[in-house]
Amino acid sequence: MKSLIQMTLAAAAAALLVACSGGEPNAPGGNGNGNGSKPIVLGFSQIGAESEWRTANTRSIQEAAPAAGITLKFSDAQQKQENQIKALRSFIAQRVDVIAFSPVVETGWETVLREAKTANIPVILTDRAVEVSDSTLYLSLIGSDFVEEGRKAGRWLLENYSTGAGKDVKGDINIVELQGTVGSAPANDRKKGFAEIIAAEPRFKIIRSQTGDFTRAKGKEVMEAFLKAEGKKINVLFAHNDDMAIGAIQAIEEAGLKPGTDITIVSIDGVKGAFEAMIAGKLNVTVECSPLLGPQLMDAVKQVAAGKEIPKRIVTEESVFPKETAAQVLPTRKY
Ligand code: GYE
Repeated sequence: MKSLIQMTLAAAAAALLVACSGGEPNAPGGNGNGNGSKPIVLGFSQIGAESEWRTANTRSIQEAAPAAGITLKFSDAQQKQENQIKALRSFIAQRVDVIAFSPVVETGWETVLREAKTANIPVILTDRAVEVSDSTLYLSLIGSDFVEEGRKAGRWLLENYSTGAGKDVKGDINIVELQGTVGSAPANDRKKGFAEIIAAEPRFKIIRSQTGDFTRAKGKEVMEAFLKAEGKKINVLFAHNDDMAIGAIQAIEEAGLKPGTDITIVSIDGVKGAFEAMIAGKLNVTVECSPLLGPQLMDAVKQVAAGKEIPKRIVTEESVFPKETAAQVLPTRKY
């Protein structure tokens, strides 16, 4: 095993030298699988740059590729599925060795994935899932369990609200929800997991739920609308990501209320901005969702290029960080 890794590394290093000295990294048959020829070429289509999470995810992929001796063709779709489909078609036309992408929404991929399959180019999904009738259209999905993240957010709320900020609240506990991008796997799944848990306690009620598109600006805007409509009735905000929670915190402060105290805020991702907000007492908890998928993706790409099988699902390990832990944990955070 060790010697295989050494051989692969040596081959990759040699191939990189060829590429740097003006060789032909794209020549057919070059897949860096240990036969000493060309580096593996990976085409990666990223969603965009909507959040701190996404920026960290992009960095992880862009750093892991050269570290693994893989030539990366990176394309940014600026939140548009049509741009992602164009990028995938261009990777197919260039005959890259492997395609990977983080699908902005779940549906609408069948045709282009079939094109990749016909061209014999393996596809790996990172971060978000797709809904397709034929599961052989992709080899693997590397990323988090978003339903479980939603459940963790719900569990934290049920276990902590009534003994903490909500100890004097009588009657219903009114929740507003900021959803992620409409039709995306994390928005669908986080909503589902959270709803499943709070259903056990009828006092916890979602009174408004709208998309904030995973961005700070939209999170702020939608929270302003929630506050206008519901005002002090709002007890809890559940945001599908930290960026929207951070945008909403501004809206809450501008409305003269105290985020983290008047309104308990639960969010997901665990980016540095969330830890800073928790240290300032403005955010109550963040459920971790790791964007550092680069190294796992590159390992999988190498396996695939070498003709080996990889698991259909590779799940990222994650924790929950309440604000009491923030100051201690922040210095160790990598994103
Ligand atoms: O939570 C959010 C980002 O797909 C897990 O996308 C990802 C989500 C993440 O914009 O911040």
